Order: sequence, then C-alpha cells, then structure tokens
Amino acid sequence: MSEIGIDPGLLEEARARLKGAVKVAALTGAGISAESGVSTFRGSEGLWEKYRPEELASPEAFQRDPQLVWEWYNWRRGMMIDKMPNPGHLALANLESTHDFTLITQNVDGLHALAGSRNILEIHGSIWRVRCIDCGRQEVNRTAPLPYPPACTQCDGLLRPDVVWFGESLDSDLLARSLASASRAEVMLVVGTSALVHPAAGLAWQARRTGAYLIEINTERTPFSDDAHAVLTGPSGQILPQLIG
Ligand code: BV8
Ligand code: ZN
Repeated sequence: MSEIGIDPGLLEEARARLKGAVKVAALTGAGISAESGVSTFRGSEGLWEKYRPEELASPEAFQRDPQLVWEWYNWRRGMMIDKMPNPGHLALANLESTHDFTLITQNVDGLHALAGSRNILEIHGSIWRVRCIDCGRQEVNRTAPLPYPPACTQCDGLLRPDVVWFGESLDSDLLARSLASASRAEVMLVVGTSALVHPAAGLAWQARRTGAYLIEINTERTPFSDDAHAVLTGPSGQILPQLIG
C-alpha cells in the first residue's frame, strides 16, 4: 500500500487514465476544503449539525428572518476568511496546464480560485459575493462580518449572499456549461462530495453515462462509489498530488 493507504495498482491505473486523457472534468464538494480547516456540511462537526438546511440556506428562511441567515453567513465568512488552499486545490490547479480541464465546484469558499484555478464553474455561487434583492446589483468583498442590514450602495435595498439556496434553481448558463464539460470528459474526478445535493451530484452520473472514466476521492463511501471506476479512499489533500503529480 502507498503511504496514503491506496492500493498502488489502483492508483497507477487512475494515474495512467488521467495521463492518457485530454478532456477532464472535476466535481468538488466541501470535503476538498476540509484539510484547509473549512467545516463540511454533513461531517461530524458539519455545519448542518447545528442547523437544518431549510432553517438557514433557503429563500423562505431569508424572508422570515434575514438577520439570522446573515449572522450564519457572517459566521461562515469569518471562519473562511483566513483559510488557504491545500495541496488538493493546488494539484487541481496544475491540471489546467496539462489538460483541457473544467473544474465544477459546489463550494462557495473561493479556495479553488485562490489556488490558481481559472476555468472554474461555481455552480452554488460564492460566499464572497452579495446580490441586491431589489436591483440585482452584485458586489464582491472578502470581508467579514458584513454590518447588518447590508444595504445596496445603488438603491439601498437589502443584500443577500449570492449563493444558490435549497429550492432555488442554479444559474442556467453555469449548469449548461457544467453538463457540457461532464458529458465531454474522458476522465471525471469526483472529490470530497457526499453526492446528495442535486442537480450537482447528477453531473457525475452524467459523465458516467457519456463514457467518462470516473475517479472518486473521498474519506468515506458515498451513493456514487458503486458507479465509480476507481474509488481512492483517503484525504484529497494527500491523494490528488499523488494522482496528478
Ligand atoms: C434545485 C450553497 C431546482 C449555499 C448549497 C430529493 C431528491 C433530490 C433532490 C432534491 C430532493 N428534495 C429536494 C431536492 C433538491 C435539493 C437537494 O438536492 N436536496 C438534497 C439535500 C436532497 N436541491 C436544490 O434545492 C437545488 N436546486 O433543485 O433547483 C428546483 C427549483 C425550484 C423548485 C424545486 C427545484 C439547489 C441546491 C444547492 C443548495 N446550496 N450550497 C451555501 O453553501 O450556503 S448545497 C451545500 O451542499 C453546499 O453547496 C455543498 O457543497 C453541498 C453538497 O455538500 P458537499 O459539498 O457534498 O459537502 P458534505 O459536507 O455533504 O460532504 C463532504 C464530503 O467530503 C463527505 O462525503 C466526506 O466524506 C468528504 N470528506 C470530508 N473530508 C474529506 C473528504 N473527502 C476527501 N478529503 C477529505 N479530507
Ligand atoms: Zn440595489
């Protein structure tokens, strides 16, 4: 076994498949940021443990109690503001220089961009971007916490986090581009996601349907594991540098 406990033959096969591919896609979730110290959603200390998703990450919750929702996002922004990319983010950023690579992320923490990735589809939005619920104006600021109530500089309307909440549709252009890159991928990496949230998780199965070789990297098994060609079990911050080199 390699020092990260992966069967060397499996790792070698996955490496060879990646080396032999041109078009590659990746779908990442909160697990890729765990080794950067960013809480996951459903882990032991997962964010949702304290709150139920519909309580906070939904338009109804924001309608009902915008201050509670803002306090949660301010707490998350404060928890994320000093976090740095880990070797897993950096390895994926390197993939852009050797492959026709598209990075699809469910994460809103911005760590892939900090690691140097450029071709990123942030399908659930960004915690560092806010949007006015009246005029739609977007503002980016990496500060925490935002004073409450955060007011739009253009029309004084209420600002909301520019993320996709449960029950909200994803940006149709981002979803179309994600589907296209998943469908044309020869290899698809599925990294650090519990594969529970749709339509994001569906992108991995889409890639499988259109013939991609699927590599799952996760510390645990997920609903997706049985459909992956290679399941590399362990921390992505250790496995990705071994896989990508
Ligand atoms: C929509 C942004 C159409 C906000 C988020 C029943 C069946 C199927 C779908 C549904 C259903 N009922 C409702 C739905 C739809 C719903 C959904 O999927 N619900 C799920 C929970 C069942 N989806 C939606 O509402 C989506 N919209 O469907 O629109 C529509 C429109 C109108 C009306 C109806 C439908 C919108 C979903 C987007 C929600 N927004 N985030 C914010 O962040 O505040 S989701 C949130 O969960 C994050 O984005 C997160 O990324 C995402 C998924 O979680 P993961 O990233 O996978 O993280 P998690 O903690 O779960 O897992 C971490 C993994 O990492 C684990 O597997 C762990 O083992 C692993 N790990 C840990 N450490 C490491 C590691 N792996 C490697 N290395 C490590 N070191
Ligand atoms: Zn406004």
